[in-house]
Amino acid sequence: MSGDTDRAARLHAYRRDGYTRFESLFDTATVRALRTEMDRLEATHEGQFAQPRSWWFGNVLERSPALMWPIVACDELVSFAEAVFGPFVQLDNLTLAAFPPAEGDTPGNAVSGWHRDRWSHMPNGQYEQPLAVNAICYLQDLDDANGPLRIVPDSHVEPVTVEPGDGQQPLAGEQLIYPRAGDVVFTHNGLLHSGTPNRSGSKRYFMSIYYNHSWLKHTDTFDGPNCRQLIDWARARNDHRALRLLGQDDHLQARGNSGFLRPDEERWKEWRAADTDALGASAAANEN
Ligand SMILES: O=C(O)CCC(=O)C(=O)O
Repeated sequence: MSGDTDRAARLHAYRRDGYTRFESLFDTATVRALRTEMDRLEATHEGQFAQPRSWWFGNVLERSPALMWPIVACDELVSFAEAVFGPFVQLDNLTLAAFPPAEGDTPGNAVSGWHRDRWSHMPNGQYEQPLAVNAICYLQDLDDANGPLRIVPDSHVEPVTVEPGDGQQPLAGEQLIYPRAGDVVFTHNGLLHSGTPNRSGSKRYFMSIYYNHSWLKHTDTFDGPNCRQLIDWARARNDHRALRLLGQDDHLQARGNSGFLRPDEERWKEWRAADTDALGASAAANEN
């Protein structure tokens, strides 16, 4: 199968199921480095979490740019996000989290907490392009002890509701997913999902690379010195994809007010080609 056929089949499955899984996207060394980084952040903030149920660190690109930029800019992820909602892919937030073993009183069938993700809405029975997508990566193999990812297939299309008080109960039709360390589960932000409380003796680590549409605001800040340096580097290369990831969409007005007279995918293809040409022209100019 060619790369294009592969991508089309994946996109078809993603639209139908509300998620797709990329196997072994990040190698063992990268996963190990991410766990070390999570432990470092936790140690640096020791004492700031009174008896934590979980640790969450946002703005991780600014905190550790050398480790994190190749992850945020991962071509496979960004290209797939572009296939889902066009060449408008911005980093909304990059988050590292770890869940210590759950306390003894957690019921055996508990769910961590059902939710749809940021910038979503209650679906209306039709597939709609998401405004954001979540690339979730676990930093160990998931199993029944450390807790699978739970999803409700189709809930990005169907208006499945969860009554107040039921957020930690198993849902009819839920599926349990057991990604391996370094796999990425790439979700539609309308997909109902939850983690499962960690009953292993070790921490349960995860990372979320959350991309949203570049016409929206972003949750992480890109005005720290490390992100500003990345923006300067991207601007010097005329790299519009990298700039958009960092909250700088130079084509915001032209492409956001394009008239919308032809199929989106046709325009997206043209805009992607224009971005590639701009990068190539800048590289050629630098060589001369
Ligand atoms: O803990 C998990 O497995 C799920 C994390 C999650 O719900 C999320 O990233 O939105």
